Amino acid sequence: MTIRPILTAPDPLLKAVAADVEKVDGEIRRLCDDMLETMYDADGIGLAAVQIGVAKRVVVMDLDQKDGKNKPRVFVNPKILWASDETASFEEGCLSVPDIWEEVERPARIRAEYLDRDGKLQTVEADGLLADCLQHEMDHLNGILFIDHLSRLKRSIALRKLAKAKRQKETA
Ligand code: GNR
Ligand code: NI
Repeated sequence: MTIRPILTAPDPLLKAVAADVEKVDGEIRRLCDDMLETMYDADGIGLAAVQIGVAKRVVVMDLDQKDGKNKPRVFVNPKILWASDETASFEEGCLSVPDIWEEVERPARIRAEYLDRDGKLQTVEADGLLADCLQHEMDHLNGILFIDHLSRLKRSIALRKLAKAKRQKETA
């Protein structure tokens, strides 16, 4: 397993629309393993393949890392089948937009289908953090970042903060 570098905004690769996976084979499983290791190393709860520059519809997630027991999840070609009219607001962060946290409003509950690590079609009913995180990750697959849901002013402040942090890292 390999920890891969995580792309950060405004990297144009983060705007790419990812392609469906044709077959969940050994190469995809290896990609999932690299993504999980990269996600754990970066202390994230989710990661989309586009964030490591791979434009494929693959997402990994682990919302239950606290108690020392990892519960890795893999979602290939995830698709929303239904979303509630009711919305919920979560404070979101993103490994591709480091150190910026903002409230984002999204449907509170969703039903989605996806292929698991064995290529089997699954459906999931999600609410709470799982629903929020799944929508955040599915956005990545369509080239959308959580800051794209903010007002133009908040987004430009976030991007400016990010650019400044990058400059400071370069000159440190
Ligand atoms: O680590 C992450 N935390 C998080 C918190 C609230 C809502 C979404 C997320 S996902 C983020 C990791 C990431 O950037 N995934 O794409
Ligand atoms: Ni993200």
